[in-house]
Amino acid sequence: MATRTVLGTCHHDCPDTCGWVVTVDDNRAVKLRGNHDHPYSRGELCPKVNKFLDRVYHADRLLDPMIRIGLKGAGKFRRATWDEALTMIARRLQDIIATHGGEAILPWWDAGTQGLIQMSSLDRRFFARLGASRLTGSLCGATANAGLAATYGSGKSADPMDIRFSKFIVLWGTNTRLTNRHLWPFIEEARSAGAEVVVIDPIRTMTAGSADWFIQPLPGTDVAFMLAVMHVLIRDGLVDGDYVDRYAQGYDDLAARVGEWPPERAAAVCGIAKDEIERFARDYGTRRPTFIRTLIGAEHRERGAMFYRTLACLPVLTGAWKERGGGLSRSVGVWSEDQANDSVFDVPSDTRQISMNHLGRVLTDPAMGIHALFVWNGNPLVSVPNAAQTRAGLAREDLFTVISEQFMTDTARFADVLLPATTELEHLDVIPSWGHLYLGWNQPAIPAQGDAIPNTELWRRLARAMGMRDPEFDFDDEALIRLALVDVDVALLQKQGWVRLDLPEDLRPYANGGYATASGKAELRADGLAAIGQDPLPSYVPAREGPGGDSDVVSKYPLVLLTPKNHTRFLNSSYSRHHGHLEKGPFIEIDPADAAPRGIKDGDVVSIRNDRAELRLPAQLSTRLRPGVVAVPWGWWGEEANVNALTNDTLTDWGGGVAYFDTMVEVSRR
Ligand SMILES: Nc1nc2c(c(=O)[nH]1)N[C@H]1C(S)=C(S)[C@@H](COP(=O)(O)OP(=O)(O)OC[C@H]3O[C@@H](n4cnc5c(=O)[nH]c(N)nc54)[C@H](O)[C@@H]3O)O[C@H]1N2
Ligand SMILES: Nc1nc2c(c(=O)[nH]1)N[C@H]1C(S)=C(S)[C@@H](COP(=O)(O)OP(=O)(O)OC[C@H]3O[C@@H](n4cnc5c(=O)[nH]c(N)nc54)[C@H](O)[C@@H]3O)O[C@H]1N2
Ligand code: SF4
Ligand SMILES: [Mo]
Repeated sequence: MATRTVLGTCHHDCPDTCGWVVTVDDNRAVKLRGNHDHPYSRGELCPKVNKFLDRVYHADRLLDPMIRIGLKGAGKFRRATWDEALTMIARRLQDIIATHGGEAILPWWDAGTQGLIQMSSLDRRFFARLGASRLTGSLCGATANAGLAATYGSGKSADPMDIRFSKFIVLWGTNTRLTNRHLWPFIEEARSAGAEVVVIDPIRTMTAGSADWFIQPLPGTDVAFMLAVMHVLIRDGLVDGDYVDRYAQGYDDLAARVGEWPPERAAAVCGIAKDEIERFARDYGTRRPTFIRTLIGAEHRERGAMFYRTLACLPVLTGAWKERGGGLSRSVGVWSEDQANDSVFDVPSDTRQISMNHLGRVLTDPAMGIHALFVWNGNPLVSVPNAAQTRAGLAREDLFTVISEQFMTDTARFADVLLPATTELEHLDVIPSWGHLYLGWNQPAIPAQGDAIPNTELWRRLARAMGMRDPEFDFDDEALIRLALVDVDVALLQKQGWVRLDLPEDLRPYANGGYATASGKAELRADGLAAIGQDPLPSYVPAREGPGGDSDVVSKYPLVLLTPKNHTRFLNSSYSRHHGHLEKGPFIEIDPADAAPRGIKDGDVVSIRNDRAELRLPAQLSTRLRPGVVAVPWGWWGEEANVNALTNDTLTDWGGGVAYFDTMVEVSRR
């Protein structure tokens, strides 16, 4: 038997973008292991992807095109050939365009694979040629990026691996050990050299449990905490005056603003002790180097961008950016954009834009006139807030829905035409990372299973069926990749499975200023924010759906509901059907102080509700939270388990994200 090994890269929407090695026997993958030579993941994968071959060869894989035969959403289909499916799609689209115009077609996609060409490439040309509506906004990342950009001019931040040089590490609204596990060894390396690790999170997560110091503010109150920290830095002379003079603007205005925020004021808002704020500010202002690590958790809020915009001011004030191991790191995806440039796939279009976060709203609003929906790389019924409305939209008998998937997800059940997609083992791609500075090559290891095809091939076939003649539709996958890669040693990338982006080993982006703002300085006062109706200075405003917000809502629904990632074997919604039996859940975690007056005991099935929906789940009494805050793990499938039925779809202050975590509920036994 011919045994060989093939180098690949994990495609999941996860910061770690691990390198892997597949062992193939006679066209069958028999082993998948981490690539030991990968400088960041260093040979380890994770509990989800260690079992990836089970996913690839799962009996439930979609292997044929299918056409709906039952009621919408019933999940009943018959097999079809590709020709039949493509002909049907082309006819329906032509009819819809003739009757309602191209904007009646809505494409919806996310980062089911975050590969350079399989996430989004030829689809842009295909939908632009149809004159379809354009999808805008983001479930993940854009708000945080826009917040940082308000202060720095771009979302560029520190190399996460430089955390190993830090002496004071702040994991702020990120659950590193769960969501970014390969960073943890670099944190441990810093720790063995004397670093202290602080976690700031409203939940005592597994990461908080491993930290030296855990600070637990009430959800959504961090900006008040940051204002008080800056108050102390300025009051106690801990500002790096030289750095601020040279490289920042608006210091005096910021100083006046934070002057209004003594620690006792913030302590009352955040529900933490004044002394804890004082101590944190002193440590942050005196230790060297200080490294703030944050990802996405705090962006899912009405004031999400303001969180990141304000956080970005801290390392400017202390001059932490000057040292290696200092500064702030979030997604580093922006660094790869120059060398893995997917904007080469953009095609100009001026059709209307529709927020991906409002899928349910637009499908259920007749005035929007959406008649066809395409979904790939995502499971919006489970991932978009206000899921009851998404379900109502998908259930429209008159909506023509085409979905490309690997499995029969909750969303896929609503397809009219369901098309089988290849997995990462079956298609070619290059994977940029948002958690480190290496590009990964992904060589297909096995032939496509059944009649599954890569996303790129789907757009090629559809373009042909619709009579589109652009030469780009004749490019094969490697040609598409080469179109987007700039100054990348492709031969080396193929040979070793990864290459580092062409960036200095010692990145320190803002050691000597270099901010991308119009003024060239870090904008402690960001005048551009006034133009979009935002406060140019950091400011704390409670969410409307939250404590301190709309009193009518709070009196009816007094508990804050958090729904972050919670299971080591889940990756968003992708494994809940396959690994769900290995995770205990879903459940609602509730503090004994909230459970007792409601007569709730551990294990009771309780009702969790607000104006959007009601769920019934077992209660788990837990002291990981604070009184007034409950949590349900997100990612489970099924109407009875999908917590996004309850979540808030208000858009973020700027950046186009959505406020999942500003959600209030009441919980009762009944
Ligand atoms: N309440 C709550 N909601 C959340 C979050 C939260 O923390 N709480 N997190 C949010 C975040 S950060 C994110 S990123 C989103 C994620 O939400 P989604 O992007 O919808 O992520 P998944 O649910 O994992 O869906 C990915 C789907 O893509 C499919 N897929 C994978 N590869 C391919 C491929 O090559 N081709 C095709 N056609 N399909 C493929 C997979 O089978 C899978 O079903 O959810 C958001 N929703
Ligand atoms: N195992 C696993 N790993 C994953 C994923 C997964 O589903 N499972 N998903 C991947 C994806 S798409 C993403 S985007 C990343 C996300 O990675 P992270 O951002 O690390 O994860 P989240 O769970 O979204 O949120 C992190 C923390 O933010 C906290 N948080 C919520 N509100 C606030 C607040 O107001 N203030 C503060 N300080 N903290 C707050 C939550 O309690 C949570 O513990 O993880 C990736 N990795
Ligand atoms: S899901 Fe994340 S941690 Fe797991 S193998 Fe993929 S990139 Fe690595
Ligand atoms: Mo995400």
